[in-house]
Amino acid sequence: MSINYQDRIPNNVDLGSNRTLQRALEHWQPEFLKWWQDLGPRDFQVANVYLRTATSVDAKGWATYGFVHMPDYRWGIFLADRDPERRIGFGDNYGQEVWQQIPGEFRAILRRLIVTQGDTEPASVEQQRMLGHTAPSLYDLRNLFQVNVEEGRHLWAMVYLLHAYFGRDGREEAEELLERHSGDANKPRILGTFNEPISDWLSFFMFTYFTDRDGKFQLKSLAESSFDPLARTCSFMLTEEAHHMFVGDTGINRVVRRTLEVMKELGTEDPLAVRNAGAIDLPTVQKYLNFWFSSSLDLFGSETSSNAASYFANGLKGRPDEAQYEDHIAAEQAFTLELPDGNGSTKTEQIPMRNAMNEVTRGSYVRDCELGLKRWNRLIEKAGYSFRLSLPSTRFRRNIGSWAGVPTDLTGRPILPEQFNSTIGEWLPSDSDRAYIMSLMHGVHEQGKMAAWIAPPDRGINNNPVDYEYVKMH
Ligand code: BYC
Repeated sequence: MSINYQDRIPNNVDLGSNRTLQRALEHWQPEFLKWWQDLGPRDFQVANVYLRTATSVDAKGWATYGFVHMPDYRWGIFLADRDPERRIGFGDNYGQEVWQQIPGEFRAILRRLIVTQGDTEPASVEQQRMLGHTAPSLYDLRNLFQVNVEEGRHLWAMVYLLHAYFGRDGREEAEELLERHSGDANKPRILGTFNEPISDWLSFFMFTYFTDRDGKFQLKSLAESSFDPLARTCSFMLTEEAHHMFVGDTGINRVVRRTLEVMKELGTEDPLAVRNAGAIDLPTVQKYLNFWFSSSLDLFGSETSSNAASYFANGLKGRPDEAQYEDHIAAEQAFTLELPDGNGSTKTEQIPMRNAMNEVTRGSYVRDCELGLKRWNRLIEKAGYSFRLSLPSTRFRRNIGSWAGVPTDLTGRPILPEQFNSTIGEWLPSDSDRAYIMSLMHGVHEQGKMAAWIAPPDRGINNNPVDYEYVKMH
């Protein structure tokens, strides 16, 4: 069904035919707009921003570009088209018809998954709300706002499901999604990473590279769900998510490129000299990478999870790209884990495959993360330097799962807590690293200008030049 932009809430779900649902969502809409004004991008609500808006949900030409004041963005409800032939693709009910309504026994558990997914979307907008002031260019400022409005739309996607399929419970959950806030001591966001502040653009690029990529893998898992409306909404969200990861990937690429230019100009790799020249030395890039990668790994949950086993058995949440696996039942297989033995060493344990689904997804995620590192390292290699960026071990600095609180070095080797505490400043951004990065953060809001710590992008948005006026301040 095509997108209806005439309604107060744009949609392709024929919202007008369900007056009760339409009224409930129209009641939530002003609360969302108030939240956007209060906790969305700070001080840029009057800016005119070159944004894309969804016009259809198919792969071709779904976006139209134009100047929009963010509070006027047409947030709405868009689901990928229904495939009448679609069957359950995994678990105990493999091959049966997918559900258009939720079986009673799965209401609570599906609500929890949808709320957890929904909670991350406004959380990220809150985390990024101050970044407009320090954007390195109008191009970057526009990308930040594009990401922000789309995270707002992803919240709408989950709120639609809550309102449409969960009755009063769902409506209450939808309200609470606007009441919890990132970093709030009393009402924090549900998942750890979404309470971390994002105060600088290096963190923003790391977040969009590593944390949005968790979004990609979680959405892919939910796009396999037997609950068809959830699968369809996540499929469409994935098309938007791709741009967010592009922002992170190219952002880090541009930081590295600029650093290499400065290293070349100076004829030295010395981090202090690089800093004195106003660029970000590669060891500091590595520390920020260590921080956001390890934090994002926690978002996959524990290595051994009875929750994950039951999601899989019941067909609620699959593996990303489930079709690539041969056995969609996964009831007989085992998975081998290496776990801490409690005595500073490791032990091997075999667990049922279904209980290891979080770890399976985490493994796919890590492989996907490596692709960007290969590209960035190729730049460094081509410039003739031996430094290489690398992903730390998945055991490093974990707060969730078997390795939570177990001190290890970057390679995942268990070490003594004293050793960990005395070395952590070499592995993660120290106060002085953070102060240095913050010292670079000055907004560059003039057309055609770029901050000195980052290279310009290869191309602009939608065939416009890089120095296009992507954001008009009034
Ligand atoms: N922080 O069996 P376990 C995105 C809890 S990002 C705090 O190990 P399970 C985006 C867990 O809830 C994608 N708590 O985990 C990106 C459980 O609590 P209870 C978001 C955590 O359930 C950028 C307990 O620990 N989508 O879209 O198998 C910008 C033990 O649970 C954490 C989703 O997450 C944590 N990191 O898996 C914008 C998809 N990890 O039950 C957006 C929906 C675990 O003991 N969520 N816990 O009270 C899920 O599928 C699952 O909830 C999780 C956890 C994968 C997160």
